[in-house]
Amino acid sequence: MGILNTTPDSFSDGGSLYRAGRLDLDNALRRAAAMVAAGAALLDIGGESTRPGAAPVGEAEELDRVVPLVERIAAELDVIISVDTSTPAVIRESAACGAGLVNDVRALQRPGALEAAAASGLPVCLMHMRGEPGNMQLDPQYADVVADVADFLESRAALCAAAGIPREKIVLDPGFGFGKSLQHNLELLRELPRLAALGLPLLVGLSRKSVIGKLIGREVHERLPASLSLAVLAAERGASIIRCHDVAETCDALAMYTALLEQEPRR
Ligand code: PT1
Repeated sequence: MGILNTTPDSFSDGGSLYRAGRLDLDNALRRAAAMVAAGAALLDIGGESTRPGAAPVGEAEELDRVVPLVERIAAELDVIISVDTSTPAVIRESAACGAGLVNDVRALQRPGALEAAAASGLPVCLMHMRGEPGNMQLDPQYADVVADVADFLESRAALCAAAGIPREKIVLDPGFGFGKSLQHNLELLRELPRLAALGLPLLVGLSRKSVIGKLIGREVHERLPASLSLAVLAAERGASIIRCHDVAETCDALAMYTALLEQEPRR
């Protein structure tokens, strides 16, 4: 899953798709096409930055950032479009324009979001977050982070199923960097097989995140090698979808892992 940032305040490439304060659709489409050519099966489009400390965005602004781009990519590229949103109107309008996945860092907890997602008929990715982006990194605490995240995701999946989203259409995500200390993030990655055991596909997003900066002191633009390492480790521990900025490099890294898997003797 390639990340296409349509926010002027993205943590990794802050507003690189903006020209004179407006999203440049032609430029965004070129970036999208390059990620598809590099091997992305999905593109994730979000109009709200959810990095730590990010400010909320209004519905009209979010619609304006996301929907025209979804429409354009759906018309011109052969790729599954994921919309990174918690907003019912964005879910509805993106689905009407050709989106193929609802990726919600709030696991469809906003009023009306679960109903909008169910009505869309689309698959959903439910992510765990503690708090809101504005406050989530203020002293996060858990009794048992893996158990807490697993319980939350399982209960959200059950609610989705009850609302008419079948389990076959649900993906889970532990939410790396969302209300977690360095130790919490590491424990979630080490114990990822316990989340995979819930029986639903896992999506993992660690690309360029501050976990890497905290561990090895790299700035955002120096985090590619560590991001590739984390992508392979996540795949090895059961992740099915890797959310990343550097699609070509990540596909190469994952191809080495899948080649090794296919080489294993069958018994
Ligand atoms: C993610 C994710 C996402 N991450 C899903 N959607 C972001 N499903 C946006 C940092 O610590 O992992 N899964 N949508 C980006 N959010 C962050 C969080 C960016 C933390 C950076 C950090 O640096």
